[in-house]
Amino acid sequence: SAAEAREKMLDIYPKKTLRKRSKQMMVNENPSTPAEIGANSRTVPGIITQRGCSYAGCKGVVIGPIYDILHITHGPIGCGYYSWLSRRNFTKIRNEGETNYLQYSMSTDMQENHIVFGGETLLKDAIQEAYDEFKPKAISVYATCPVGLIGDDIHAVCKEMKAKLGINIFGFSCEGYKGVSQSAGHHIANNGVFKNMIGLDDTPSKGEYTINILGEYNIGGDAWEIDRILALCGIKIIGTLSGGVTYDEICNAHMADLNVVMCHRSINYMAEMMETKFGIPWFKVNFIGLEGTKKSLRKIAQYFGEKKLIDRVEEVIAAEMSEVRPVIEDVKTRTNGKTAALFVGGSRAHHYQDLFEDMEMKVIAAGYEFAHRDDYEGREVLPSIKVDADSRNIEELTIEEDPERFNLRKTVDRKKSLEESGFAFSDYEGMLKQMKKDTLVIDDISHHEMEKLIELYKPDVIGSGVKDKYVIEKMGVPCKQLHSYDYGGPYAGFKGAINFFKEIDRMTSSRVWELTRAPWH
Ligand code: ICS
Repeated sequence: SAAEAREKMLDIYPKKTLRKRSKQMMVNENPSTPAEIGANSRTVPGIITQRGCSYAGCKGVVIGPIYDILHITHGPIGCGYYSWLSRRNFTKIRNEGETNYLQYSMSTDMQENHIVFGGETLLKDAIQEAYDEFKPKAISVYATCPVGLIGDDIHAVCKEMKAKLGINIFGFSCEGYKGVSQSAGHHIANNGVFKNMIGLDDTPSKGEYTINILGEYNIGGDAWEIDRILALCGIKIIGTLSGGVTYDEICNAHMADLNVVMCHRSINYMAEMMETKFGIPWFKVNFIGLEGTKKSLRKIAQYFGEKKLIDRVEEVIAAEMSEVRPVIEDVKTRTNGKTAALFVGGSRAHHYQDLFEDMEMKVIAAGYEFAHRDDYEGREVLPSIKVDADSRNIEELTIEEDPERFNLRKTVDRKKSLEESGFAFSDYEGMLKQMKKDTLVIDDISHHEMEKLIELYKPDVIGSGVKDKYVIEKMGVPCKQLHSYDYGGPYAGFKGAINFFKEIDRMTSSRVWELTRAPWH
């Protein structure tokens, strides 16, 4: 049973580690009223975690994908180099006259003497050099661990250079150690994007139904598939934060009539701040999985409430499904009843359960690396989450209504009547309610626990990341990277679902895994 498996995973730990890990491992006994899970706490030193750092969450995840900002990593070269497009956040120039800087990895390349004598001049020179060479619209600077430790004031440098060069230049104090994981970096990034970009351009949009997609980063081209579907429906995207997006689009995003949130973990702060300041309502969507995509499209149509749009969305769904149906019917004959485990990031461990459900596979265990309790248990637990010293470290912006630009996109009455018909605004129900009874939930899983899980359950496939992929495969279980998608994707929307079904079918039907012998056998 799951409870026994949990015991066996915990068995090996010394007392203090055991106490900590027990809180982060649970059996989902009551899916509709989930129990409390330990999350967003420090990883025990010595345990092999899959987490990343605060710099990764800020530069790598949230802001880095904006392709015509020139991003400069202030730090030793490794930080910039290893975060250079390995996430597979795709970009292409979409409009004439645009620039794409993402093929560059720019860094101040700090050396020992800068650590000793300070790196502010180095940063100043780097900004000047980058400006002379590229003349970008905006420059963004990211602090790495040593920068915070030696006390370089990157914000003063940015301010000085902004005044000197006359372009937008801003910095992020996203030193790797700023939080217990990349999640801290998301929050820092949200604050910075909100302060330095959102609201700078008040040009009204030309589209009829205008939305932003928050928390979609175009990994493997996902955002482009979502773009394609929404365009067919006649829904206009002002900004996708931050997949395949430009600086100008972000500066104009506050003009949209609705925010839909894909990845709740990385961007819920932005959704809340935009609602408070500009009156833009938000709700959660999921374009991963057939049912998820359909539900999300219908919800957007229902929000705008016009028959023309509602009908159009149904036509698009019908047309797309006629292409998907034969594929899923075929794939299901082989995937039905197979098992999967998912240990990914802060939202995909949940989102991808929809795709496995489409294939009639069973998700026997899942967990996030760095999500918070609300991503597991739902936003209703927010008031009861204790703010610890690590989270208190991160600035919480006080946002007020914009005196001129605040406007309710839906009148109070219309919003209320939507809510009464079961429409949830500003909500995320979390992962646990969707998971089956008595499945295992493991936060920030360790390699030891992963090995035990494989020993005990031998799932047909594990969705995870590059840090554990080869450990898993050496144990004879295929592993699909659900961060970078290996070399595949897109997996979002309808065409993405087809890609995913074929990929998982291929991986779980292959006999090669029975033939692998681990090197230690
Ligand atoms: Fe959100 Mo890897 Fe996203 Fe999520 Fe986030 Fe990261 Fe990636 Fe993963 C992410 S923003 S980089 S959906 S695109 S930090 S795959 S939480 S861990 S599951």
